[in-house]
Amino acid sequence: MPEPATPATPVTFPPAFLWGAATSAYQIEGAVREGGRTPSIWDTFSHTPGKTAGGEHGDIAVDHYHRYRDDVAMMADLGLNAYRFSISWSRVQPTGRGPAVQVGLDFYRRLVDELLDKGIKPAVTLYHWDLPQELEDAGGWPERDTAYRFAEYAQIVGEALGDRVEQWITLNEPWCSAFLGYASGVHAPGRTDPAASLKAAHHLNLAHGLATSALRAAMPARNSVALSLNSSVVRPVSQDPADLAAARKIDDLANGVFHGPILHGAYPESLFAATELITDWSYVEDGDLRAINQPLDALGLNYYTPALVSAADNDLSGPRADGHGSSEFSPWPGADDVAFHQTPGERTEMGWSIDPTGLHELIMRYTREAPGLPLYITENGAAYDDKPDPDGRVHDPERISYLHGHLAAVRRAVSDGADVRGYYLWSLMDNFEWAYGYEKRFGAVYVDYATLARTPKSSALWYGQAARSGTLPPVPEV
Ligand code: IFM
Repeated sequence: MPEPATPATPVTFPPAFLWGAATSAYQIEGAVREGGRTPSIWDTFSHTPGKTAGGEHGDIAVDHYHRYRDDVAMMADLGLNAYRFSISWSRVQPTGRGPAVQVGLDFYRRLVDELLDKGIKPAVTLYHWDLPQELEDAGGWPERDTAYRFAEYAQIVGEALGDRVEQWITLNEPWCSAFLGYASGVHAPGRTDPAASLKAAHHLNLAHGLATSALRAAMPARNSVALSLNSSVVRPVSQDPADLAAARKIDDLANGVFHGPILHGAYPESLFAATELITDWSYVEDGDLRAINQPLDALGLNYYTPALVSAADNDLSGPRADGHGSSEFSPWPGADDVAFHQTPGERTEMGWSIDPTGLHELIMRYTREAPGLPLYITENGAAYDDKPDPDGRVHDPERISYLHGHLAAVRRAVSDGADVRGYYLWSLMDNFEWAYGYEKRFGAVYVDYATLARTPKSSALWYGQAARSGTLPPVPEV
């Protein structure tokens, strides 16, 4: 059922609900050569000709490294009570192994202290796609040792910040790391090897499990450990058995490959069948599934748009409509017999259809699959072609409408019995949108890339009002 644009009764959230915004290190920090930081795979990739729109990179990004105090003050002024950010591994452990660099850890200590001082609850993501380049040179995520290196890094950060940060997320969207990074190559490190991508997925799962244990050993027991999945809502175009089988296959490759071992301690048998011509999964060693299947304190869900699929006849000549960039190589190993279709409805600047019912569906799915596990929407938002008015203000009523629809879907899920404890808007401010460079603006705050001045868009003010009151304000006419 579509969410009504203007609900008859006010949409009010529980008092303890977290109203946050999210960012990630490479997308906002800049300062890539300061404090002993060394290149990550995204520095290398974005400086490789042809990999990002206009050859853009995160060297300066939005200079958050130097402006973090103002950015935190801006969040406080808006009324947010939570902030999710990621740590740059290359900043705290430049070679991806060995001792930490104190300057790097100190930056995050100062950021966290600033947040706490302003009453904003920090949520730390350990890995948002920026592997130290030295680890990629040693084989990257397809290499088992990377999982052990990640656990060591988790321990370092847990020991440094565990006294002041309660909410921890090991990995952000491991699907993107594995399949956009190693299969379609539209993300760093830009490899196009389906077998390597499945191996990467397993080692990301192992990394999550080992890091969860390392964090628990390094931190006070009160802290919460989770991970953020961009679980796809996969819909078949029809109830035809072939289309249903196509949807199941994509569900395995998008979701089961991660939540299977993480939540249930096993990969789906159907995933092995779908990928048998590509890999034999012999790298799944005895004890791995136990190590991966650690009890979690919460689960983070990132949602943007659903996927619509059908059976295909191996005809990949047309453009793929899965919304994950353009590459002649598929990010779906073993699924050449599946076609992706444009989902109906209005679209954002990313070309992603706007469908809040998918968010409700996703939340209810995990409410059933992981009963008792608190859920957080760790990312949700939209890119629009925002421009300042002559008076310097930035009006983005489409984003307000998007946020209203999705927040109302979250509230409906809570009424339906889901334990959703918070929502992090993607993103606090415009930033480096990976292969799209700075072309796509996801921010609630506008960034003028010439001056780096920040201007809250009308959506930021609307969202701040929601955060302060706990009730969604009306949606202005577009
Ligand atoms: O910008 C990204 C973010 O880094 C991860 N999730 C999706 C966002 C929008 O594409």
